[in-house]
Amino acid sequence: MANVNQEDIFESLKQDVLNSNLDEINKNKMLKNILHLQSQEINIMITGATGSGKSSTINALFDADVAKVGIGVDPETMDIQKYTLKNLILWDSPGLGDGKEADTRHAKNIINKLAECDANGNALIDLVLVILDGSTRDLGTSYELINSVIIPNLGPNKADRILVAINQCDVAMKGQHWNHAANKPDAVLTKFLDEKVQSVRRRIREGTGVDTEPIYYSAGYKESEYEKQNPYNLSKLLYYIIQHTPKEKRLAYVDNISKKPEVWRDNDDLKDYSTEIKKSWGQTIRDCASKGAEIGGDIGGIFGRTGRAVGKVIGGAAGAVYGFFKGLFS
Ligand SMILES: Nc1nc2c(ncn2[C@@H]2O[C@H](COP(=O)(O)OP(=O)(O)OP(=O)(O)O)[C@@H](O)[C@H]2O)c(=O)[nH]1
Ligand SMILES: [Mg+2]
Repeated sequence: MANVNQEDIFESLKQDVLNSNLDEINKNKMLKNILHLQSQEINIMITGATGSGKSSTINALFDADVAKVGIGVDPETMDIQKYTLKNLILWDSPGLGDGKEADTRHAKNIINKLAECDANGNALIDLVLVILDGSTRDLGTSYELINSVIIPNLGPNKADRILVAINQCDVAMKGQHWNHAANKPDAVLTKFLDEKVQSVRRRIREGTGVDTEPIYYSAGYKESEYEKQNPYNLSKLLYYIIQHTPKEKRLAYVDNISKKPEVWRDNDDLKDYSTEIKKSWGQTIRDCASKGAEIGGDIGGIFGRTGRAVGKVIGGAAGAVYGFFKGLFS
């Protein structure tokens, strides 16, 4: 699972600082800031009904076959599972819909997890990613989960700490109107999905007063070498996850996300997500790594090597563009 060849973003940042022509004082300030960034852990709870695609989503985003993908109707995940990927920690948590007794247990587990604090006394869970099954009309148990279990237990800044993502958008109209060749929805399905997003948003707002920004995507699937489909809007999902992550913690994803370019390729055209993702990492490096150090504005020059590595991480075309890193900080 762990990829030994992968670039470690923090080691790379440190090397860049050591190789720069800054004086010792400023080098030390920068190294201290990088150590601080490196110590940041991010904890994400991923929840949703059985079969909504929690495991598939985890595996697609992080290219780690950590989570078992279900084949039958029985829930694969009976209780909260913890996956540790360096300083990114995922809590794969069953949602509701498995019967009264199981639901009570699941709700209790989620509430307890949301009440946990980290060593600094802050809430342990930075973000709850709720996955809805876009292929079903009946989202009743998902609203129950969001409106009655998660949101009331989220503490302050609720909208920042929940991301609602509608999966399986490819089969939202029973597989019709999905353009398999282009791996994207046609105009009819796009309209249907946009309406679904609005109705989910409305139901949550009516139930809780919290205004969320749901998105739709497909985690894709792989039955065999011949029967597989790449994800759709996975870059968009990652972009939204990063936007919902405190700035200091955003680098925790860099070394962990999938290195397969094809999983990030197909997205809607509303934004250039891979560029936006790289920009937000660049922002974290710019705003956090050089805090208190006098570097004469030359951050692009200092972190040139890391910039190229980060550019390659997401595998998109922009990663290959030479000199891209300077743009990262503009
Ligand atoms: N067509 C399609 N199928 C999907 C998608 N995402 C997941 N699936 C399929 O849905 C089924 C359930 O997916 P899982 O990832 O196991 O769902 P889960 O939420 O982890 O389920 P439990 O662990 O049992 O609660 C599997 O057969 C997946 O291949 C998608 O985007 N599109
Ligand atoms: Mg699962």
